[in-house]
Amino acid sequence: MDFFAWMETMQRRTESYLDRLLPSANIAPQRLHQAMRYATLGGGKRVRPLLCYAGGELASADLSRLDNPAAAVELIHAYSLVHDDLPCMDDDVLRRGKPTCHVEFGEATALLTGDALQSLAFQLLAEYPLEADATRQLDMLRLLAQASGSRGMAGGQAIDLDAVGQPLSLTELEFMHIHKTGALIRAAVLLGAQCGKPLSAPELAGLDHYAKTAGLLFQVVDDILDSEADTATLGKTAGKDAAQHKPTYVSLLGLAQAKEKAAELRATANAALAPFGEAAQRLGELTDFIVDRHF
Ligand code: GRG
Repeated sequence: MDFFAWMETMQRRTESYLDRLLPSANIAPQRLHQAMRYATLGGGKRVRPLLCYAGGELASADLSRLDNPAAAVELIHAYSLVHDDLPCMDDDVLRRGKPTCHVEFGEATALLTGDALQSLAFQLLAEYPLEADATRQLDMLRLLAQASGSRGMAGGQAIDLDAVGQPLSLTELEFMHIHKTGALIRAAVLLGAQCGKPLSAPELAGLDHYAKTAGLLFQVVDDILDSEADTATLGKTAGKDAAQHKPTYVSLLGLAQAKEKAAELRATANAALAPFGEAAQRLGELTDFIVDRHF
């Protein structure tokens, strides 16, 4: 199957899995369930689930075993977007081409929506059908908790909020992005791989190197798109980083050098995948998609 056909198939699989597992909007509390579905369904590139499925493919995991971790990383991502858009954080009104969750449902419901999506993610991992390997399942829960907590995404967001209007060095910017965006992307790849045959220590180290690099690469490209693309294409407010005086790769390095940085990271990511040969084909294709995307 060619890459774009595979991507569409897995995006549809993710959408229908999320649709089935999210509580129906008819079940009480209806408004909260409606908001959870609004924030999660019908939008987004599903990059994190795709990385999870591709990480699983590398380790020859059964597709059915990947659905729970793939959905769990997307739920954490959806929660982070809902909270990030709140007036107390990034204060945005447009997400995935529609009004943000708090604009549609109010701030209190949006806050609860993020909370409930996060809880559901961990519930899914706890329900993960790895009957024969409880230790691995606990490792997966710990991995997702670390990636989304204060030493991961939430910590990166805290640094981001503190950094508005502050000059950051490139090292500090990188530290922030590795946590805010990179940690969950890394977890997506590794959770997928955890569902398959055990990898050797060097293989695991190589995959981890790939996953960390891909996470940073995603953010460098996000910074470039924020400065180059328009709001309609992005489905979220373009040019916000500059308007808010946020440090980014583009503001620190300039556009041309930010693009060079992305090219360097793409090469590093591909080199980390090379030892896996054909098993890493989808991850390699996804790396290209992360760089070449327009939104
Ligand atoms: C509130 C705890 C807490 C964390 C928020 C990750 C994050 C932390 C906020 C998101 C802010 C943001 C826009 C970061 C830039 C990178 C990023 C995550 C972009 C959006 O991800 P995509 O492009 O979005 O994968 P789609 O809509 O395609 O899923």
